[in-house]
Amino acid sequence: MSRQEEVCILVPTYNEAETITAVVEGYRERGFDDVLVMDGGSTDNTQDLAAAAGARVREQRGSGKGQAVREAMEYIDRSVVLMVDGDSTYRADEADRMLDPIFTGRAEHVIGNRFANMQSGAMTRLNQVGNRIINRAFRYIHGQNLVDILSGYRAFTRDSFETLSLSAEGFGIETELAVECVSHSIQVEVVPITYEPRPEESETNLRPVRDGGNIILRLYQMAKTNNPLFYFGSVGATSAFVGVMLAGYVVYDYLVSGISHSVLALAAGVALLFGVQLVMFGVLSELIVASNRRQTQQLERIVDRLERVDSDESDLLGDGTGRSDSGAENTGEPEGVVDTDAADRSEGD
Ligand SMILES: Nc1nc2c(ncn2[C@@H]2O[C@H](COP(=O)(O)OP(=O)(O)OP(=O)(O)O)[C@@H](O)[C@H]2O)c(=O)[nH]1
Ligand SMILES: [Mg+2]
Repeated sequence: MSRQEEVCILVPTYNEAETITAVVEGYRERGFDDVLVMDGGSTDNTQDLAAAAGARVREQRGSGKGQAVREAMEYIDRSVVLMVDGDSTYRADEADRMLDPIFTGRAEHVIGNRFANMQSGAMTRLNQVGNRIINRAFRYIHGQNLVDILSGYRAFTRDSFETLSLSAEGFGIETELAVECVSHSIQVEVVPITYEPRPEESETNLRPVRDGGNIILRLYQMAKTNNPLFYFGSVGATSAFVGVMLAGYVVYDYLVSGISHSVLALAAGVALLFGVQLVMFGVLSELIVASNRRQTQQLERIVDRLERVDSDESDLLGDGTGRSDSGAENTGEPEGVVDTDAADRSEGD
């Protein structure tokens, strides 16, 4: 089976009539026969153009890119998904580069790093600054440097996607993918890609300030399970800091001017106690999360081992019993990964 036959190209779209034909054709010409356009109810003729170019077109029930990506999984039966925007800002000739880490077994989720080769005009200054802040915040809160977490060019295995708990409706989906990959210890690889400007006639769906704010809020909310010490500790430390400042002022005014502020002193005490308790709560939550993570990893290792035993048994019983029909779904994928890997490495490099 060729690599292309194992991949579904997923294109979420909303009013991308200017570019969708080129995007779909770009992948079809490279042998990707399954292109799924998941449309958010475009009011231009995106859907007709996509179908004419050879894509399967489905209209999402809910709204937003995130919702579209989650719904799309109902229509995908291939083992690998290459997700790309419909605005022609990513290049079809870099698909192999995105897919290599998956087919060589190095990663289950791949992020295309747009900053590696950003063409002029591809991203506004405001968006560049926003992206940088968000990537730093991600690295700080979630402890892994994924370089460009908001990139829309992603490759992932369907299996790894199904282990993630995703709920973002709109542009928070990329953030959620990154956070969930970290919390489920999914192997992620970042590969350099080119980021092209949107063609002039095509319009962005992104509202930088509102969407950027939502993404940062989402990053913080998701720290609750990934980094509870930060989640509770940041609020606790702020409250304790306010308490200390207030207490300092109360003491200073009493010593210097002889004025006592009983209400302020009470507020300082409450803020300090609240802050310290929250920090303690953060430390305890961190311990619980760490132990939970360890148990989950152990369970995953056990499941892996059981699957391997299962597949070995099928191999022993299989030849000549028609196992390949029924067993292929469960056991075919890893074998395919290894085979394609060997073939591609000799071609690609
Ligand atoms: N299905 C679906 N797709 C959407 C929706 N909103 C945006 N998209 C698509 O998601 C992809 C990314 O959206 P863009 O507007 O390009 O966002 P962006 O890449 O962050 O912003 P730009 O820098 O302006 O390109 C595009 O293919 C959009 O058409 C939606 O509500 N539903
Ligand atoms: Mg775009």
